Amino acid sequence: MSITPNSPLSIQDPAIASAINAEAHRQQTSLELIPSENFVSPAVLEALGSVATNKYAEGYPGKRYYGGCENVDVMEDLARDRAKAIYGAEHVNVQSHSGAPANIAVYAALLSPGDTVLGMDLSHGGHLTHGHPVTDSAQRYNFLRYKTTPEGTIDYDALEATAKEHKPKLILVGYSAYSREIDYKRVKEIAESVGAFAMADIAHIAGLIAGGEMNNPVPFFDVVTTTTHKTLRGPRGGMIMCQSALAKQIDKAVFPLLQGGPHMNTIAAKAVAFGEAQEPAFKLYAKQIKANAQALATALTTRGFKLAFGGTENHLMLLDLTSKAITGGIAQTALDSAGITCNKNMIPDDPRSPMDPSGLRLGTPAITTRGLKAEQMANIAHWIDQAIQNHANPIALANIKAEVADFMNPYPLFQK
Ligand code: DSN
Repeated sequence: MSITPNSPLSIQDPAIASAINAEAHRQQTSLELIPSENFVSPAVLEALGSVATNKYAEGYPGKRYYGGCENVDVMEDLARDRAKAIYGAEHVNVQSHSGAPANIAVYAALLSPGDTVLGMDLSHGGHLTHGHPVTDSAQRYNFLRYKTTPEGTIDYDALEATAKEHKPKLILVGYSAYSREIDYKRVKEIAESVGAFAMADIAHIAGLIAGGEMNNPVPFFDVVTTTTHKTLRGPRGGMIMCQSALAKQIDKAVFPLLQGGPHMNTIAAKAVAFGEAQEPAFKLYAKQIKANAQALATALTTRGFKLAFGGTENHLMLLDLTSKAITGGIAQTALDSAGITCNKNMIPDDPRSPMDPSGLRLGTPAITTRGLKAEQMANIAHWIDQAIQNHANPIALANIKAEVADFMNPYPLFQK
């Protein structure tokens, strides 16, 4: 068959089509427990793959540097208005390409080189972009660290003492591996007492906040960043919400300081996802994510697994594998062979390296989208336990993989 400009992907580019089909099969047949991943709806995918990708629209709705923006303006206005309504935000920027650029844009908007920022230690659940030494931000700003207590909650007293001593310009909460609720009111009070901006990165829990299942810092924090593709179940992308007083600074930092043309297909897909998050069904989804996480945590604890941070109050849990005589890296590889996808992760003050740390991070947003309920978490805990015990036995792992594929067969990637 000859290739025409309208050939289907499978004809025009069979190598890519085949890799996409293989990925769809992997997603369909495995248990997706990476807490930062999810499965978007067909409507989100349709917007993402739409002609909106063809359009340049540098600037903001009503103030663009290009003609022909009347339709993409509608998309961006809808995305902004829906996000404002969901979170009670005064101002929203939906152009950030993802979470890391959103955080960098906030730093660029609010800080000068050399300013001090107080953020969570990476091994206690913080994120690379919160000032890890390997990042560009760490070269520009002076990041100081707070940690969690031995009981597993944020050490607010140490946070306060460090803030009073060092007078940071910005205090940052919101995490990638921390499994407990956050006392935003206390953090805002500490920030106000030292004249710092209060910033939250809610990337992991944005969907739980949208569903009313976790505290919402947006109405009273200075600035809040998020990704749109984790619990919020939208396309891969970022977003910044802030008080009106900071709107101009934030918008200018995103464009033109750091980015060029916005990805209008992604912004259209964000608007679709935000519309879904406004539906009553999303509240049930958020509740089920938490119920599933609690059930999985209980089932794993019953099998002798230790949870960092003393348990979970959100969508994720961090297994401390030190008592299981296996590293996070070996466990992740074994679970992959068993059709269970998750990621190795540092535990607080981990003596091991990030490439082969002592922990494993698990979450329930994606399996909840697939339709799994709390009573099925015991099966998952059983397979995790079996795969870790049999990590050196390829036949046992292949058997689990076949059982997992059968188990997931009735749950389509796209909910009807
Ligand atoms: N990579 C994301 C996560 O897995 O938590 C954070 O950027």
